[in-house]
Amino acid sequence: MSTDPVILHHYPQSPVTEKVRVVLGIKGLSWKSVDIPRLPPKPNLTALTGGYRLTPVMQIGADIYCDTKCIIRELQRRFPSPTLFPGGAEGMAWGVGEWTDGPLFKDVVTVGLVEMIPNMPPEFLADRGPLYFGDDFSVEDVKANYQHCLANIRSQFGWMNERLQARDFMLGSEPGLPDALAYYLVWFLRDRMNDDGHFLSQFENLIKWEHRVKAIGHGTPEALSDLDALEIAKNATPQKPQIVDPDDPLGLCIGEQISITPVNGGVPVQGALHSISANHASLSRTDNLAGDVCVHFPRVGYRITTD
Ligand SMILES: N[C@@H](CCC(=O)N[C@@H](CS)C(=O)NCC(=O)O)C(=O)O
Repeated sequence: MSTDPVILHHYPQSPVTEKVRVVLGIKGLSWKSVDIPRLPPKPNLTALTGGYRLTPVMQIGADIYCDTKCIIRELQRRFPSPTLFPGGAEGMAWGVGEWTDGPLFKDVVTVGLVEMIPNMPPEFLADRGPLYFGDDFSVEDVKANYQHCLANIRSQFGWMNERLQARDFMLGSEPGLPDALAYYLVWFLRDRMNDDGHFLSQFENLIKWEHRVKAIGHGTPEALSDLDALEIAKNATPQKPQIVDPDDPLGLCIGEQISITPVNGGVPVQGALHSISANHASLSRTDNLAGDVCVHFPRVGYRITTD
């Protein structure tokens, strides 16, 4: 296995990255931290990804992992102990992510955005509005939805609070993936809501759990420049083996030219199919700055097309 370091490309305010930082903490890993811009263009990031711009991205040598689903799955594969699935919680824990990253995230981001609007630079709003709410985004519509979303969050955080009545962490006495999936949303609201913690104060068990998860920390990060990260990619060779999947419903062949695009919109990443399974698709591409890289994506949330 490669001895290249785990490199996370992110910025401190990113809630979605907080999910991965907690996973790095659960696993007690040392890692390199590359600060990326909060707004495009991000040329030294997209040189690695082939156009994918979202945060975070993980790099290990010349292997580039896009989306937290893909990042966390790879961290669990490379560093299986301690597991993210105490008690054998594998499959269902990923399903929980489709709730927390899907409808619950949408409610939380609505509330968070409305709370931030008074202090938000216009260029940030012009980027994040359409990114999260579609091209027909309007401030008025999002503001009109605020109370509705807060009521939804109250129900859903209430479920988490109930779950934590009899246990220290979501799965029992040890932290696991569902803790990271839930924690980043609480972390986001705690930071963005301007109410001195009033809304969250109704969830007593959740608050005690929040302190426990916070105490886990983020492992041991060390700063790295984006240029050094590119150099690491350029000097490395992709490690992930080619995996063929004859049962894949899309019937794709290794080496075929493909595009992978987030279903919520974004730039298609193009390259030659390198590896595919029910949970991942990887493509090979060559970049002037990054050299030969292999870019990995999850399947759910991404559409693969042949070019
Ligand atoms: N499905 C993606 C979502 C990532 C996401 O939306 N990240 C936010 C940051 S918290 C983002 O990319 N915002 C725009 C940006 O950073 O350019 C994942 O799980 O990684």
